Amino acid sequence: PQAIYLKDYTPPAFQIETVDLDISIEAGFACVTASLACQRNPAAADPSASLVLNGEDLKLESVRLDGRPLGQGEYVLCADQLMIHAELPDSFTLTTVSTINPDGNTQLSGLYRSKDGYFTQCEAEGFRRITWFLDRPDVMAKYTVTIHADKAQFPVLLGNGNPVGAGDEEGGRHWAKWEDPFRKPSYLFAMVAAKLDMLEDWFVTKSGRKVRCAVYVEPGKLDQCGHAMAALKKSMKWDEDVFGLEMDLDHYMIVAVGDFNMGAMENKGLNIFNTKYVLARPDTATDIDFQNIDRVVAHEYFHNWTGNRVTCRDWFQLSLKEGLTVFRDQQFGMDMHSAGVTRIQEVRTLRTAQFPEDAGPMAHPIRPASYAEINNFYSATVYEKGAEVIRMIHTLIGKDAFRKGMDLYFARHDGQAVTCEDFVAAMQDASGLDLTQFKRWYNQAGTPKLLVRGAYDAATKRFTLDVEQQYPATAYEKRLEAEGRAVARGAYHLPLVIGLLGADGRELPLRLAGESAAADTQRVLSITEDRQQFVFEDLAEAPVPSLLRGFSAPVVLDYPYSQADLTHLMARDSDAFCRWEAGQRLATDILMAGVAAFQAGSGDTLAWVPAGYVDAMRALLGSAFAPGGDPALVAEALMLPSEVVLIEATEGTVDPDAIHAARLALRRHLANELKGPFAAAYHELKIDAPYSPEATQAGARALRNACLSYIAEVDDAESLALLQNQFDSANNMTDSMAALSALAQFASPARDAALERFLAKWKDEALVVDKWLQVQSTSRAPDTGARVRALLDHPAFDIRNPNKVYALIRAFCAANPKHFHAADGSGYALAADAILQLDALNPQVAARIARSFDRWRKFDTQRQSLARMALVRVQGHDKLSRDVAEIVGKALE
Ligand code: B3K
Ligand code: ZN
Repeated sequence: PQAIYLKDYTPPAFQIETVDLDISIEAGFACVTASLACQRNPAAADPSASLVLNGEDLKLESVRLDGRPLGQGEYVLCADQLMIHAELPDSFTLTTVSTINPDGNTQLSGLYRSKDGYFTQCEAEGFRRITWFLDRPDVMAKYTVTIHADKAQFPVLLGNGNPVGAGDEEGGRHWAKWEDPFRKPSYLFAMVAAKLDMLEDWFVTKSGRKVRCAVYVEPGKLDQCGHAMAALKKSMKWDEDVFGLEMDLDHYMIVAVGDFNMGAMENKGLNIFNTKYVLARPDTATDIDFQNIDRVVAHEYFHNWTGNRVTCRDWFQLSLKEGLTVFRDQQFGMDMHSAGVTRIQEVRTLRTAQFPEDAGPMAHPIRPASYAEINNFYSATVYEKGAEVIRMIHTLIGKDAFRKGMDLYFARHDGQAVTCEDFVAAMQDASGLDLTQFKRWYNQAGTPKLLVRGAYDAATKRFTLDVEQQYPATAYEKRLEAEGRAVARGAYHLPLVIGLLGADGRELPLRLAGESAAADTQRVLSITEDRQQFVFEDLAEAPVPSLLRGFSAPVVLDYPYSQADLTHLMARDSDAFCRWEAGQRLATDILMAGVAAFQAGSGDTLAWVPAGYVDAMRALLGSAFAPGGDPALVAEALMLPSEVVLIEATEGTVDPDAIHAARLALRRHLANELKGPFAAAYHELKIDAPYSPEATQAGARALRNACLSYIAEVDDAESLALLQNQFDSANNMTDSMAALSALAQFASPARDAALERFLAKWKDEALVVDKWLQVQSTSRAPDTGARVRALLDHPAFDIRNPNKVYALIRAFCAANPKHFHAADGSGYALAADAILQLDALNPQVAARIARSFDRWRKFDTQRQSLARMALVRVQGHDKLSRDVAEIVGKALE
């Protein structure tokens, strides 16, 4: 597929001041009339360029220029474009009438049909599937929309902004008109015509304005939207308190829809959400679901300023709004929930999704220089690494300067479509810190490696820290090189937050050579060079360095810690992330030795598990019950690094079977050795209070269920009885799923019975059925591959519904390496079949599944040849979408 380049950006030839839409939903089609008040753009490169509008899957009925119908020859339709050849004055109104087919729109981009009515998704380029337009974010207009539809079938008609009129029409139809007072890019347009129930509430802003908040859901589900509403109001308050940002509209609506490609969409005043991030009741949603709802609701709300009021000039700048908004929702999460646990979960996501991306064929900087299909770049890099980049600015300049930078950014750019440079310039100007070198994070791909070495000299009482950064070229740089567009790479500017621990666990004062007094026990070291040295003075003992506190930069840290150092940090570090990290690091070292042992045939002896590991884990579990203990954090620390993380940590060829075997053997070992403590903790942590998803209760549940999952590994009658009992008696979905997922790891009659009962109970709750699918697709049980294939034909599965595809197929490919990378290639074949079937229906979803092959070159030659066959089979298909073609093309490069 043809790539487009950031360097080719030019301003639009025309600006569109106002858009007046009339959308009539008829049986089997919709008729769209659009009147665009256009003006020649004085900033355009070519002052006589003709008007070229985007359109996709539209049937053009007529075109008028200032009311005059244009005839043949005055416009040309070609390859998704409408070109106006007629002479154009400097300002004019162009009116098009088109028909579209929302019922046949299986891509779920543009206007489409879902169970309860019609919904839209316009980001990134869906508006052109509704009407002819300059469908790019730097064209910002004021919109009005009038919607007509059958009143009985679609009683709710919604648009962006304020309702300005409504009424009945003949034939049992009705209409409603909405007007959005804010200029916006087309990707933020939304409308809904559906049968929905509504929950209403009010928020009074800091300046005293009353905002009507409404959550619209499928009829009968009002009892599942309270949490989302509460999250919305908390978000509104938080953005006022922390960033001084106030809601600017009188109506803020959230509409939940079951068929949705992504999580949610921040359309101005009319967010459209995947039901997964709205609907929750204690018996249908887990603690994690409740937490995710908080975060996604906050994220979309925060976009109102970072994304909507100030938007992106072009799609290369996507991280301008996404990285910043993820950073904002992370900060919100840290304030609302446990800060340490929240940060740990983010790092886990980054390592599971972004590090592999940065090391694979789709590697790209947070601002890529080119793309074929923009939908492929709503990536872990643009979102999660983008947030890490913002976090580094926050750490380098400090919280107060960051807030000043945000204020300056809004003062300069409110109402504009801008670039990442504009954001960094505001931060630089507000803080006085030169961020020129820092901007390399926007242009260079790959996860840098930080090699740190420490040396203590007892004679001089000095501790010397040598820091080296390495940033080898990725697939992205190699491609640029091959195209003759290589960019110079250089050292990153990053904050390395550190502390030093004494033998008793005390934090030692940090005085750098040349300083007069010790500043603190924690410092931000500014790393800017390939190699740097830091000398700390006055240390009476050899310290254990606590490095990269709070995960201060998105890097891989290499420090030659001994197992004793790691056990010390794990027990004593004051930084929650570093405590957790020490445990993960220790487990990774042990598991890598286990992998080697399994490959050598001696894995089962467990000789690779060092003496002391079980005691460290016993102490960890015990710490949850000590004064000041944090069960949620302990639950995180008890979890061994996932197989996906271990695959990424492997240097050289990956052996997924040995990784699986080693990890499972270590889990079983811990389960047997700590049987008593796990059982005691399990009983101790029983919660009698009524269910609440708040942090303390959820933390206790997380630890209790972590214990349960270890107890299950013992696999005897007693543990089975415990699982069975929890499954039967659970009064909330968290506990129910914990038991079901433990049961689902074993091919047994108990599993089959539990799965059957679960489905029978929940078959009418789509989101719970998704859990039922996912618990099977992620199981390690030997029959999983065959079961997933069989489930593709189960009535509970529907390939047209993205949530179902993600639960059954993507979870299998992305979170079940043992089965996806089955040595016989059956996992690869399953994925390829699914990609081809999906591509004809929904290319965005198909492309996401295609990403499962990203790391195929890390495996042995046998697996590589099977993966290549699957990829070649997909690539050879004749009508491949641009989405999938880009992914598969890059994978095979
Ligand atoms: N901005 C949307 C993502 C739209 C994706 C289009 N393929 C959700 C979000 O980041 O808030
Ligand atoms: Zn976003």
